Amino acid sequence: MKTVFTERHYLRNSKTELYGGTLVRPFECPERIEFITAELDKRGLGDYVEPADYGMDPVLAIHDAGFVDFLSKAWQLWADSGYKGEAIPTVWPSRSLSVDRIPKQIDGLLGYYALAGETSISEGSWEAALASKDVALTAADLVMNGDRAAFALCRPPGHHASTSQFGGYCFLNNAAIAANHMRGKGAAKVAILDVDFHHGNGTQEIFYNRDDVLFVSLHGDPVDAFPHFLGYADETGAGAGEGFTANFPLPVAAPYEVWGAALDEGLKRIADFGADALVVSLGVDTFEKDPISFFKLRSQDFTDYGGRIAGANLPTLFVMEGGYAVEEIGINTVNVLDGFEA
Ligand code: SP5
Ligand code: ZN
Repeated sequence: MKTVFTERHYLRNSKTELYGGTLVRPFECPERIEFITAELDKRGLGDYVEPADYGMDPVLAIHDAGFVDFLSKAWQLWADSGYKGEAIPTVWPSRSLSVDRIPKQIDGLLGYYALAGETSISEGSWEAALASKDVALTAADLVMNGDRAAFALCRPPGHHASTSQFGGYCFLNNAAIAANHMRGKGAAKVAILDVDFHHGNGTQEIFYNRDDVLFVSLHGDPVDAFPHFLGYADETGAGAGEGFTANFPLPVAAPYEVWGAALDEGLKRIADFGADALVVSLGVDTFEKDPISFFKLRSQDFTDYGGRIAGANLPTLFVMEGGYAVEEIGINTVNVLDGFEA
């Protein structure tokens, strides 16, 4: 399968992540992509395509216009305010404050549009996020134009970005933008299978009221894992979307046997739904050595589950999400694609 890729991901290169009370170099770093392309090249799978420019319409079909405007100018507002470091939110419209007021000043705006504090905004972050959505859209069109599958090597990732909030290393929801684009291009029903270790809260929120996009997610139980406040099994959709969200929260130290059983249940949901196309939010932070996650998948398990996903027998778009065991991220990611194609 083809891989859509651009070097513009390097524009996202922030220096800080608020982690454990200190500022560390972000887990979501440019080398992640270098290890993946190196592994694609090593296995002779490096059939690369540059993304096309899809403009803002597919973004504004998913995200709030005020949020998009904020992201486009956040770094400039921050730099103009005289701060020396990167932009990190410090106050939120939380339970005891008003959630309806939109402030003017950058600290207030950051809190309003952020859902977490670990994702520093730095110069170039917005331009990289724009390139990343174009990677997803270009790969989506490869699939809609007849390729069995395509790999969108997105960076920054997207599944935590909601209609109007960024965080969890995500700014624009690449998988959601692509899935919605595929709906417009003739796929009547699109299923999203989110196998990243973390719950895809943004994707869930975006499609929560819709019955044309099924969202299925396997993830660390939010009682123990980020994003902590969404991803419970009793979240099943609302209104017309009731029954079109399926969450599989899994416990600390879940081995592949447990994870794979949940995958099979999720794939059954997708088959019952009658999807015309599949979008896989592909995070490989389920790996046993991932530094911020707690599942126990081994490298060979990624090959196995790639094969199980192929069994859905659907045109499939893989969209890169998380994975922070950088030395093994290439092996694990390409194992999924290899297992799919085998
Ligand atoms: C796309 C994606 O995978 N985003 C993940 C964002 C996670 N950010 C919060 C990290 C906090 C990690 N806490 C782990 C505790 C380990 N002792
Ligand atoms: Zn993740």
